[in-house]
Parts: sequence; structure tokens; C-alpha cells
Amino acid sequence: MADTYSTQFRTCETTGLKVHLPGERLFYVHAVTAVVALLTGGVMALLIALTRWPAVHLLPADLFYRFITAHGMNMLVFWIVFFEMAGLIFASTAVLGSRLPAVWFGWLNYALMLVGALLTNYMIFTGQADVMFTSYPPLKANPNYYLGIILFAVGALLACFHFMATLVVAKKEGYHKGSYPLFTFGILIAVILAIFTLLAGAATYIPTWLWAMGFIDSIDPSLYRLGFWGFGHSAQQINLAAMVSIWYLIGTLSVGAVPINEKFSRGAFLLYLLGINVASVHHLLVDPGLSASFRIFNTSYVIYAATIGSMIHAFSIPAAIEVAQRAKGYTNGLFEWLTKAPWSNPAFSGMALSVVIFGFGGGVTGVTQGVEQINIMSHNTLRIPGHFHVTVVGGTSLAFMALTYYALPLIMRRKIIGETWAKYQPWMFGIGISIFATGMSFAGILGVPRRHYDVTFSSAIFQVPFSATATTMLGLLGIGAIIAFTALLIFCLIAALTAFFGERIEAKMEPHYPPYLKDGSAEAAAVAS
Ligand SMILES: [Cu+2]
Repeated sequence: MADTYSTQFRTCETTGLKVHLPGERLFYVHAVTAVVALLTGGVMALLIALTRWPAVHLLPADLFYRFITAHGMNMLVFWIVFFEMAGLIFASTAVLGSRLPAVWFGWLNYALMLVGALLTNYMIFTGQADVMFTSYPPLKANPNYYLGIILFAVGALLACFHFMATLVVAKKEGYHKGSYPLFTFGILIAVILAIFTLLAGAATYIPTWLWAMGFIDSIDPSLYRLGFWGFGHSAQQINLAAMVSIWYLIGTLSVGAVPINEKFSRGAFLLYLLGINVASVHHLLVDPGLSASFRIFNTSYVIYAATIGSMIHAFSIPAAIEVAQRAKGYTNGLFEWLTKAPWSNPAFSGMALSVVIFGFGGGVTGVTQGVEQINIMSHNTLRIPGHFHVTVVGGTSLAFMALTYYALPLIMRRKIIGETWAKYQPWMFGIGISIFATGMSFAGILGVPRRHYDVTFSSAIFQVPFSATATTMLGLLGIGAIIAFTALLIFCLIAALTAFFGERIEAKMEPHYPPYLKDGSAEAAAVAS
């Protein structure tokens, strides 16, 4: 039952976690690949933003659409999912002290995802897939573009099953007893959402791939949009569940916060599972063919279940941090616990900024724009990307960056290179993306379209009047993008330099037997040899 991998553990001296070394190696490659995708998507982001800025208007039209496609795929899919897969490995092995049951399978999944991501990027950058992230038919890409996404998704789906299997092994072999820690529980919710998401993706991309190869005559655009958003929107709910799990984890690692009422927090995660995917329908609010009751039910009554979930976390996490800080003696006044929080720890500040930017920026804009009446006004304006850049970038990506500042010393066992830079990086990124999203949202409110190369219609044959404020807002967007991109670059540099050249923190190696084996037994000796 136990293979030779069972003994390849080390004990983390800071956290006391038992870390399975083959799982750790797999974590490492996923995280490094994620950062490469982040850098690629980030360079695209800067070039797009500098084109949006009317005073600069950098790129020609064809490159603009090509880079938007590359930006969407690398940021929203490759950076986030590679990082999440690293998170799955961590949540199911180190957090539970368990082994990864099939290391070869983990590598196979990684290989599928890597080949898929490379193929998709190749198709985009060689100009064979200028279809943007959504690839709505009748826009058609080279079949290999869809194939790349399918390979990537299959790898991710198999990795989700591997995660489930690891949870089973952890229980069965006695590595972990009782209920799963909250972090692992939250990741489990993310994985269940991911399985739904990836199946919706398969149901959308496989027929589209067949269509691109000529085996299917046509793809119904409405059906495509329904399936695509079953994938595209639900993918953001995986990010949400993963991000909130990371908030809890960083709260524990940084100040020793323990959820005030763990059952309550678990219940809030369950609300995500029950209420969140139906919100996908908000992408179809201006489409023909759906009844009013279908739209209203899906975009109001049910998504509020998920909104309540988020609000519970929004109170529960700061409360847990407050209690932990007060227990340390920071009890003067109402806010000493907050002012004396470890603000110079980039993991903590990144997490705190992520909570605020996601909650106030993303949550408020999301709940309002998801309502039918407001949706019809904001549809296809920059107000929409203004919303999702504070959820996915200011929220999720910043939380992932914050966690990386713990992953580098604790999991990769490297001393961080550029600690002073790291201290300021989350602030710079958070402030930059907030300025960016503010400019974007208000430009959108003033009617500036999204996805359009010439956002102010300056070369249209008829005059489209935009207020001068809209142009100012687009300038603000450009300035915010430069600040956020600089911070992204600093993050990538710190992560890459540390991962490859950081001073090694020596690990204490210990034989670690599955609890069902006694250390001195013949079987344990056989496992160890
Ligand atoms: Cu959505």
C-alpha cells in the first residue's frame, strides 16, 4: 500500500507541518509556471492599457485584439489555475500531513496543462486565434487553439480528482483525523466548483473545436454563450473560494487568527456551493430568448445566497484577526489591534488589501452590475472590466501574491531576495489596480465601450461625443496600469530570483511513517529502505 514515497517527508520548523517532498516538487513547478504566465499576461496588460489611454494609443488594431486574447488567457486561466493547482497540492498534502498518492499522475496532469498552455499561447501569438478570451462564434480560431484549452482543462480536471483522492488517502491511512481544516475545506469547495466549471468548459470547447475542424456545420451563438459562461463565470467562483481560503490561512499564519465560529465560516463556504454558479446568467442578461423570470430569478434571489456567504467571511476574518491581536495585548482603544497589525509583512498587508479591494471595490460593483436594470446600462462598457479587475486582480491575484510570500520561505525553503521591495509591493499593486479600476469603471459609466480598439471612436465616420471626463478617466486607467504593472514586475522578480537563487533554508529530514505503521515494524523498515 505505502510506496517508497511515504518516507520522503520533512518537517517544517516554522509551522510544524509535515511536507511530502515529491508533492513539494510538484508544487514548485506549478507555482513557477504560474508566475511565468502572470508575467506574460502582465506585459500584455500594460500594452493594452497604453492603447486605451487616448493620448498614447500605442498598439495597432490587430495587435490590440491579439494581446487582449493573450492577456485574458494568461491571466484569467493560466496564472490563476496553475497557482490554484499548487494550492490544491498544498491543501491536501502539507496541511493534512499526508502524502500525494500518485506522484506520476500529478506530473502527467502538469504536463497536460503545460502543453495546453504553450499550444494556446503559440496559436495566439502567431496570429491564428484573434478571437479574444470569449471566442464567441462566429469568430473562429485555428482548431489547435481550442485543443490547447481542452488539454489544459483536462489536466486541471484530473488534478481535481487527484486532490479528492489525496483527501481519501489522508483519512484512510490515518495521516489526518477528524474534519478537514478550514483552509482545506475551502479548497475542497473550490475543487467541487472547478469540476462543474471544467465540465461546462468541455461541453463548450469540444463542439467548438469540432466546428473549427469542419466536423460540425455551425455553433449556435446563444448556446455557446450559455456554455461558455458556465465555464468562464464559474471559474471566477473557484478563484473566490480559493482566495477566501487563503485569507483565512494568512490570518492564521501571520497573527495566529482562529475563526471565531468555524461552523459559521464553513456554512458560508457552503452558500458559495449552493448559490454562486447560477450567477453565470448575468452574462446573458441582454441576450434574446430568455424569459424575464429566468433572468430575474438567477441574477437576484439566488446570487444573494452567495453574497451573504461573502459578507460572513468579510466579518469573520477581520474579527478573527482582532481577537488574536487583542489576545496579544493590543487592547487600547477600538483600533490598536489594527494599527499594531504586522503591516510590514507583505503576506499580511497583501491579504488585508485584498479583503478591502475585493469587498468594497469588487463586491459592491458586482452585486449592482449583476442586477438586470443596471446590467443593461453597463453591458459592453468599460464598467464591466472595471468590476472584474478589482475582483480577480485586486482580490484574487493580490491574495495569491500575498501567499507566495509565505510559500517562498516555508515551502520552497528559500530566503526571500529583496525583502524591502516585498514590503511595499502589495501596497503598490493594490493602489495601482484600484486607480486603474476606478478610471476604467467611470469611463464605462460615461459610456466608453469595452473590447473596442478605438474606445473613443476617434476615427469613426460620425462623431460620438464623449465628455472630457471620460478621456481623463482613461488617462487615470493608464497611470494605474503603469503603477500596478511595475508592482507586478517587482513581484515576479522577487519570486523568480528567490525561487532560483535564494539562500537555501536547510530542512530537517525525518522518516515519517503513515500512522498505521509502527516505526519499528518490519513493514515500516521495508518502506524506509
Ligand atoms: Cu460573471
